[in-house]
Amino acid sequence: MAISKHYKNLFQDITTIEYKGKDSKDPLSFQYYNPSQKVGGKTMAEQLRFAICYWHTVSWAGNDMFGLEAFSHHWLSKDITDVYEKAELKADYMFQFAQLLQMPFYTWHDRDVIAEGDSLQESAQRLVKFSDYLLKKQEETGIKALWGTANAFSNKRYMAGAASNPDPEVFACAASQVRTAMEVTKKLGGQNYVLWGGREGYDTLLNTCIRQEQEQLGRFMSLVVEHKHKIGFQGDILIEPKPKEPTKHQYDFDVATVYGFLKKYNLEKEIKVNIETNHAILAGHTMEHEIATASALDLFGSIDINAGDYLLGWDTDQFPTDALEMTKMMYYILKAGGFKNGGLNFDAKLRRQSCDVKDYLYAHIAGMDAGARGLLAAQALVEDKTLATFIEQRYAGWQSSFGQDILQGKLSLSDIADLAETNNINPSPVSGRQEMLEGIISRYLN
Ligand code: XLS
Ligand code: NI
Ligand code: NI
Repeated sequence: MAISKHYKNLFQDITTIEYKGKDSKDPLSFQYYNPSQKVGGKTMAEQLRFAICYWHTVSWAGNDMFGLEAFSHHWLSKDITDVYEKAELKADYMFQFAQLLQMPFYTWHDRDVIAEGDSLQESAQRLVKFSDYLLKKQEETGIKALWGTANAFSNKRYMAGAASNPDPEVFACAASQVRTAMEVTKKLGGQNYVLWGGREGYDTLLNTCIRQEQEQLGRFMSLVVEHKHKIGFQGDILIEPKPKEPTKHQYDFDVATVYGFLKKYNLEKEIKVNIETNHAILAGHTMEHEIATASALDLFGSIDINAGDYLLGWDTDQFPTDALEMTKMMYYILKAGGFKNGGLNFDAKLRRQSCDVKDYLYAHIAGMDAGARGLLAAQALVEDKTLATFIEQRYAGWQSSFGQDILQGKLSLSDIADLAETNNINPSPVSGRQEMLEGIISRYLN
């Protein structure tokens, strides 16, 4: 078995988190997430495709902008100095968390998996070499890689962006990281490759040429797509929109902005989106707006699930525990046909005061239960066609020959205007029934 010599079991008294039903009082059990339960023709596990993330779970030590490291978990131990030993220990706990939580997938950045070396080449070699260990862990546990990505924002060389940097040599550094991360994702059977342009934007317009930077980003994405085909990676390439933070303005602002960008560079058939709840909120949207927009534009890929704080203007990455929010989100995911390669990745971190290892379990259990509860309600909404029927009736006029003639371009603006005037059209207002519909959704929560 692949196990680090530094490993010790921190979960002596805890075994796999099991489904115990709605009335369970055991906080280390699921009330709703029952992986093998069938919902809409698939199991819950297949519908939700939960993933645990490396960066918040085993890489983050509880520091924030004002406070130092608050966590002293064994895997963060500074006594272990060998990079490979450190990486093995982190991986052991990462996989143990996933196993305890019955989580089928995990996600990673290159720099989460193993520390960066002194040169680009050394960093790349480390990741490639260490991925054998991840592969062994995957084979032993059955846990799979939902996606991999490159961290092209932490190193100071990226302070003015990666692909959008004024210096083409920085672009080249990002190319090195992305090439390796893509190839390792393929080796690990990853189902998607994600690009989050953390610093692809600007801090001040005064030193920035937007046209130039967009051209660079367009080129970078085209190169990524070319490389995907060259190495025969079968998964999806996903861009993760975010409007700001750490930059003042990020080019991948929201789903609609990403669509415009992809169209301009003829990439809309090649790249989809990984949508994050907290990013949607920062962009002034709801999560369901972003999912429904992606679905309408045929861009829906995967989800980074978390919750933001409506009073704070940054990415607080909290665990999502609001089942009503989850219901709306799951409804639009189901309407989009459900996940293909994507899934629900917990891009969520504990609060700094949650400093016990058990807190990782409580947090994910709460999030997974909210997701499962949302899925159950959303599936019932889909099956009852409550919203669908209402919407169908609301737009029924467009199915008439008049509506169809307009849409099919058979009438000019003057033709339509003349028809309206000669027939003295005066349509009466129709209720949008917002409050009734909002009430109906809550009734589906059990
Ligand atoms: C940061 C992003 C990041 C991506 C992966 O806000 O959410 O965590 O998901 O680079
Ligand atoms: Ni994210
Ligand atoms: Ni985020």
